[in-house]
Amino acid sequence: MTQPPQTQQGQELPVEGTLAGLDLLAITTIGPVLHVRLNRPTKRNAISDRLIAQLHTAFLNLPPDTRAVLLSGEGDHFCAGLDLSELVARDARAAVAHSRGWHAAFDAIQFGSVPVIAVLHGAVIGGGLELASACHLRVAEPSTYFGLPEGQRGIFVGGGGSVRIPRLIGTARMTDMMLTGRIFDAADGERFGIVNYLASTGEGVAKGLALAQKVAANAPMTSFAVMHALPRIVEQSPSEGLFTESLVSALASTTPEAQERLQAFLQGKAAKVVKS
Ligand code: 1HE
Repeated sequence: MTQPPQTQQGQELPVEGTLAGLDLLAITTIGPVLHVRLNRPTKRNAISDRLIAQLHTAFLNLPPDTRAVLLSGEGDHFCAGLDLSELVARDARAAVAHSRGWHAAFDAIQFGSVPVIAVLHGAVIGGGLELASACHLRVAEPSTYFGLPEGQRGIFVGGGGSVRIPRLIGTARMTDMMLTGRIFDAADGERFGIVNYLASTGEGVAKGLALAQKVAANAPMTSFAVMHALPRIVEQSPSEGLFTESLVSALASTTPEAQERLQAFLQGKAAKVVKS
């Protein structure tokens, strides 16, 4: 194996064990950040049955000391979506099972143990956009473009896109993408809210890593609540949401780590919140 690159923010080391055996992913650690790269560049990181299974395995088997994940793609594109060469004739039962397999893998990302930051460049198409939408934050380089060519291919989203994408960009924009093949770029994505940060060409991973390191420094209970409670509270009625918020708030604020962090601030030992 070639030596992984050194980054400015820390040494990048190969993983061992289960994760090292996943040949369609290239996985390294940088301190508490796990960097997962889609590693099928000759097929533009198209998601085959093996790749979706490996993504699922990776996110179910994060090393215990992982506090954030960076997800990026090797080659010129983040991900060209479903591997169309495997879209053979399936009966309805098998097709439902296939889609449910994607749902399980992407649920393991969205509702896993740590936040996931996607670094996007080039094509973020179909299932690639569904994958990016399951992550918690998205950084996009200028080459990024978003498309949902399912309409042109005669199919429909099946990897959670109809649930997650409208919540990020709105139903009207997703309808346009699917009916007309409309493409949006990185700047559009930032305007619509699906892109949290724009990065210069070649700087996406460094930007994503800097964000992941900030996330990794949070109290794990806070990250967990943001990932698991916030999207559920948003779907609840205001009354139920407020009550759930009170429960989660009480859980978080009574952890020993929260008490330590609050005391540190009161003793002048913690960073102030200042304009950057
Ligand atoms: C693929 C795939 C793929 C590339 N499945 N093999 N997704 C799409 O409809 C997008 C289809 N792909 C493209 O439009 C283009 O490939 C790209 C714009 C992404 C990149 O273009 P380019 O010129 O850099 O590469 P290429 O020459 O088109 O592709 C290189 C190889 O990757 C080639 O294989 P090769 O053996 O001839 O070298 C391509 O066939 C292969 N390749 N994309 C299979 N997607 C859960 S439901 C989700 C539904 C969807 O995701 S629908 C969207 C499907």
